[in-house]
Amino acid sequence: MKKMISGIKPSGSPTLGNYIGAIKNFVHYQNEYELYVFIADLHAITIRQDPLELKRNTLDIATLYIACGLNPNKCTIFVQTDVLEHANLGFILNCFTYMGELTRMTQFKEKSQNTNNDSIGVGLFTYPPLMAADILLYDVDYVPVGEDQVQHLEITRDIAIRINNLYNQKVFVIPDKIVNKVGARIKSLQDPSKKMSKSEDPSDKGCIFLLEDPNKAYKKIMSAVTDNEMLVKYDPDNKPGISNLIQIYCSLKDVSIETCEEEFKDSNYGTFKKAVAEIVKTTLENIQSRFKEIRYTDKLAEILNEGKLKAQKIASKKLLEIEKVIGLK
Ligand code: ATP
Ligand code: LTN
Repeated sequence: MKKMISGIKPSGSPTLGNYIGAIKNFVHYQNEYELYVFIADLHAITIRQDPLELKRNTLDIATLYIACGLNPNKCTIFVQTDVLEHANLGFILNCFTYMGELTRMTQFKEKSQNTNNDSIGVGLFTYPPLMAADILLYDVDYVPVGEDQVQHLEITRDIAIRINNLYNQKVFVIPDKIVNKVGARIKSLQDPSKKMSKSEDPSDKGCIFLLEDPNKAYKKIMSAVTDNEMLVKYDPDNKPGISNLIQIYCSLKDVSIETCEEEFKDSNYGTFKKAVAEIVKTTLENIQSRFKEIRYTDKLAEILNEGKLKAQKIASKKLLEIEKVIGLK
């Protein structure tokens, strides 16, 4: 079986974007790949976090993985800081990553844009080599990511190839990205030029949170911005709001864009929005009912502990291998 890894950072309450762009796909992948999924808590602290919220979001995401259908018997679920090798390899990779490369990262540019240099943590700058460490420790073949993370995967490959060439041996497996076409970038419901994000506008009407009241989510869809054309047609450049709702609908219903356009070809936006709102509401209700069964039980701690042990075993072996190659051991 080919190997695969991905993670979500607990930098806010998880969103419908995280579900459609990430978690939902992981559920499929667990049957086809040896899958590792983790909660990237170190990546979360590259932006200042409230300690209680960070802890809560970490466990919420772990629970959501399971509530959304990940089966701990089929895949390995763990918390990044439970496996110290991530930070360790992260530092090593910092030494093989160039300032110029990191300066070009669009996520760094976006997240540091409105902050002055004296208050941007260096961790935000060195975010990509830590992400590379997450990936390269497990010799994975594939990394499923949203569009926003493609550049980070490319730098991961560059770093791995660089080290393999420098030491003239196959230290690292070079991973490939998998970007799903539908739902790769769900947009804000209020400003469809921006991505739906858990950390950018935490209280925003543009963002649907997986753990929010499903009726509130329903209303957010009903008040999503659209256009004046009254035509349910996928055209992200000219009809970003409607195209975003189509993406949400198609992903949650598991239908193609063509099927959706056909289904609503004679409908007005009110009817279409209701259909989207309904499926969003039902999806949240289902996830939340399973979430409640797991979140405050010993079972969750057990699953995370098992995941930690499995991940540690692989990561420590790989780290030792690299340390030997570069002369640290
Ligand atoms: P932030 O909003 O704090 O930058 P994020 O949600 O983008 O966080 P992660 O939590 O690490 O970042 O993302 C986990 C996964 O969810 C990634 O694969 C990411 O690409 C995907 N994802 C996040 N937001 C969206 C979105 N709006 N549409 C599609 N996929 C998304
Ligand atoms: N940077 C990613 C989260 C992340 C990740 C990873 C994804 C951290 N490490 C390793 C895939 C593989 C994000 O913001 N979505």
